[in-house]
Amino acid sequence: MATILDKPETKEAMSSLNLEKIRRDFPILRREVDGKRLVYLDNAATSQKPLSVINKISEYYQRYNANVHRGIHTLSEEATAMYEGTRETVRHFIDAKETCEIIFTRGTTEGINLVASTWGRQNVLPGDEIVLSPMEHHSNLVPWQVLAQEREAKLVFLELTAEGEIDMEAAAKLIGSRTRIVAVTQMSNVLGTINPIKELAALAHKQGAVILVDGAQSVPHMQISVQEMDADFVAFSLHKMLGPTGVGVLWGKKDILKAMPPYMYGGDMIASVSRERSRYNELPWKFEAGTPNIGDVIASAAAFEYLTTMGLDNVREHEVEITRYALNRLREINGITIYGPKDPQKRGGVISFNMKDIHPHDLGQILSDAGIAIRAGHHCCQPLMKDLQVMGTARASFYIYNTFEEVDMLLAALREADKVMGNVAYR
Ligand code: 7TS
Repeated sequence: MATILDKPETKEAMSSLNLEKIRRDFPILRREVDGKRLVYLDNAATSQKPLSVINKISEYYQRYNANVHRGIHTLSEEATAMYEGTRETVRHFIDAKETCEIIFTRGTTEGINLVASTWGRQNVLPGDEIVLSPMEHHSNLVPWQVLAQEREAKLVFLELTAEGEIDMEAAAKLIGSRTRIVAVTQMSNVLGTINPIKELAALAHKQGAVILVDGAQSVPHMQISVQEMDADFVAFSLHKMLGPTGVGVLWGKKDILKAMPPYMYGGDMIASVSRERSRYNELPWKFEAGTPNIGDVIASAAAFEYLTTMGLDNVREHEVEITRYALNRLREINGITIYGPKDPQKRGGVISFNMKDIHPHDLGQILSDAGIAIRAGHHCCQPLMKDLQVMGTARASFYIYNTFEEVDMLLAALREADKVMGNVAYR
């Protein structure tokens, strides 16, 4: 009988997860692309969905589709209970104090826009500073550019070390008395870097500023506690964490959210309305004008449950191991440049790279012909591409169902690409 001390017979035994069992939950992973097995390595863009999520969407439309918070009939009561129940699931998942701090949005982008438009307009004055990192996704850059232009405020950028980590000594100087907000990603979608949010929050709070955390890449992949990290806002998207598209969460500290004006106006966000003026609803509904994305919010609960059952620590461990393996194997390739921290413990399961002078789009196409889905381009981080002095990168990103064998398949396809394209100069 095998004991836990036995050497793994396959590479998959290196994982903290039962990959074979997990893969059976994702019907899409059984599909073929041009007669080849699909190898899905574009998880930073969006994750695949397990049957439990797919079924929950279908169940909602088949059994209790109704509008929420309005009808006094059974279906509406059931839909409302499930919708509000998901809010409690989220509260627990991110360790928030109260459910009223959980606002459903369409995604990370909407959450950040909400904060920039409401909190930002209320709190940022001419001459104030908005501190960002150079690795922000356009979603956590463009809303602040617009706010800064409108308020005559200044954008200040943190500095990165050679390995793509935030230089904390410089950060202590750059976050100053004019800083009103520090808006930073917890995990880079290009470099994979995991940023020290707690330390950045302490620097911001020391100056009387607040901190917004872009959790689009971190929340799906590691256990977070909004209280422990002492953030003021955290935004993330369900579609990157097994959930449906069109659902996001904005969490904010209750006192801050309470003082903010609404983002959109209309049904559901009001307490009472007369011809001339309105009183607004309380949290969180003040920020959820109109009919929300009921079916997808309800199905999101299944995504949270799937990850919770698996254990976020196991998710993280699997990603560290597969990233470690992939980094080691990728380094075997001549002429490869890999971006971001060398230590897999310091990064998420995202690996951006370039191979010699091969254009990343060509790499993406050659891999796609082999059934392997990666992303190529600027990854909505054009300023970072400029800093790295590249037009774009190829990017492989992993999640709970990716196997070590798939990393080997990536390697084989990259070697093939090198054979075909390696001598072609593009610059
Ligand atoms: N912030 C980060 C760090 C992201 O990676 C993304 C999406 C977003 C914000 C925006 O999320 P959304 O759900 O509102 O669109 N990142 C990617 C990516 O890396 N490839 O495709 C989308």
